Amino acid sequence: MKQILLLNGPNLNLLGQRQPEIYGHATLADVERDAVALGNELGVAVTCKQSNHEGVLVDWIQEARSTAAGIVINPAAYSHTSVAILDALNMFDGPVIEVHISDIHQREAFRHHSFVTHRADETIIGEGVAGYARALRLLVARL
Ligand code: DHK
Repeated sequence: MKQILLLNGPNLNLLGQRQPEIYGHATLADVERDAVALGNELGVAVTCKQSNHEGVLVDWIQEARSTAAGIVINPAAYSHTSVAILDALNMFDGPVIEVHISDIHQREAFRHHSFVTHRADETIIGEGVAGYARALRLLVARL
């Protein structure tokens, strides 16, 4: 069975408590449970990881080069700052789908640019946590 890595970046561990008017009421555990269940339906094994630390995310992306067929990533604030995460994704051969829960283009100007978009095969913006399910479907369609 193909392995998919679902990666979430900083502060997404507090989904549900964190500015629910922007990020909604679902928790990260809800998102991860639904992603694993959808993966089962689609015939892929989804492994979910979250870190508040840039280097840890880089390590996991590097690891995924030999363990995962594709990556769904919400880099959170690192979207807007991290060339390191972009570089790591550029060494990953499989499809990469980027997710932003909120509509980053309707928010502060510093959120409008994402480094990860330069590598992502598709970017899903502003669909709430439902964006993860769409990302997973798009990813599987590319495998
Ligand atoms: C999540 C974050 O934590 C922010 O830093 C980004 C993104 C937007 C999201 O919409 O999922 O700016």
